[in-house]
Amino acid sequence: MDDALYFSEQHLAVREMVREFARDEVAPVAARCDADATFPWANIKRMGELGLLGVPWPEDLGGAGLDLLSYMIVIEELAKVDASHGLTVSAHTTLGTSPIVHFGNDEQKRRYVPILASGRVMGGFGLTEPDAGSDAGGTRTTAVKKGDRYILNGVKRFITHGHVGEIFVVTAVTNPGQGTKGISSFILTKPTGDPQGAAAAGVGHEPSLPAMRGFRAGKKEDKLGWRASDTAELIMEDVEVPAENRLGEEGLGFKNFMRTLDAGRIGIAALSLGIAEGAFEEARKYTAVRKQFGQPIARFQGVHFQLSDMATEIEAGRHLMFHAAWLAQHGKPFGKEAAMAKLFCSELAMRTTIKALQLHGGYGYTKDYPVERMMRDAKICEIGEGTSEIQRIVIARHLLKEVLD
Ligand code: COS
Repeated sequence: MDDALYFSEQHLAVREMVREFARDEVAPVAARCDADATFPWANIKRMGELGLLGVPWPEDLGGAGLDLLSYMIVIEELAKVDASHGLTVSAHTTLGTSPIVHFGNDEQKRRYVPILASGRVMGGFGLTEPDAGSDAGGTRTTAVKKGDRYILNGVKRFITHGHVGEIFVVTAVTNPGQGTKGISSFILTKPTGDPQGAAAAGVGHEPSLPAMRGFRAGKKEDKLGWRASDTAELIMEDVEVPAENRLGEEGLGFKNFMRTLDAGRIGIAALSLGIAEGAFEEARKYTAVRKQFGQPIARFQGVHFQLSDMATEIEAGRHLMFHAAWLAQHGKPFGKEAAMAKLFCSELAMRTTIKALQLHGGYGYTKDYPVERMMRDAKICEIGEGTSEIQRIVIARHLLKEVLD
């Protein structure tokens, strides 16, 4: 892809800055964080200082004041080296912060966005529940109005930053019997579940945020990939949430979360693309030095075919992803393109990492090379923030809307 098609000088400068950070500070810790499933607090602090935890938010809300394309570049570049770092930025920004930026009132924005955008605390998004995954409207968490508060009860599952995070936007049913129109959303706060890690890095905890009684992290997931990213349950037991913490009107929680996911899908496409590009680069370098039958395996036609297919698909994925981001940035409809980019790039990440591992032969199956981690990291891209099947449903609805209407 010709950089000039989408990027300004500023985009290229952002890309250079993130590449340098990823090379110098992410690459050296990626394998260890994956092996130990440790949350990279030191790099969270560094990313906060570099403005990477609030890329698209206005400067007066503590953000970097950059555009959506810059944000996608950041995710892509981080994911080339380590998908967990890319996901941490993406989940914190799109899922944890954007609902407050887009649907919050002025008071809510001033209160929470600067703390999130600067990376002082981690944020998350509580939609998924044990019985409400693809069927996001099947929310069982309840919010019962009592005077000037709501009482929340329920469990959210697979929540990025559920354990380490402090600010969460969650959905709950306020008007039972009204289906998706009975779902509202709320801002909840709790202290980080890793006070030692946070204190050592000097970020991750904000004492002025209320510790809401009954709101806590539950089981921490032990995952196949994205292991340096934090995933946990959120448990709400008679949590008293002030009415002023309701995000948007009652009944708009589902629609607003669907809008959030539309944009989030471009982020997961960028993340997936980054994984594919990272794995491709590893394979390209490896085939040039690995000798068999007296010559580098990159001289064999079978290897040419693999590398060519990988590179061609990556090029297609870049166009899909940056086109969807460009549409969103220019205020044009982008739901279909975002779902297409997410579907294609996540499946591309899986195919590419499998091929990259195969090109490494037996070495690829060991932890001496990063491709096995990349392959494990790729799988969840086909599941998280809407499975490939959900993307196909969303795309088909766009395709058929006009004719069926
Ligand atoms: N933007 C704005 N509004 C949307 C929307 C979107 N992207 N998608 C749906 N809505 C609206 C609909 O227009 C409808 O409102 P009206 O009745 O006023 O028209 C309402 O929301 C309900 O929509 P729908 O009837 O289509 O809901 P469904 O229960 O059929 O669910 C899918 C639709 C399957 C697309 C949705 O549940 C979904 O995206 N599921 C996947 C969830 C997901 O990605 N989870 C990942 C974990 S979160 S990190």
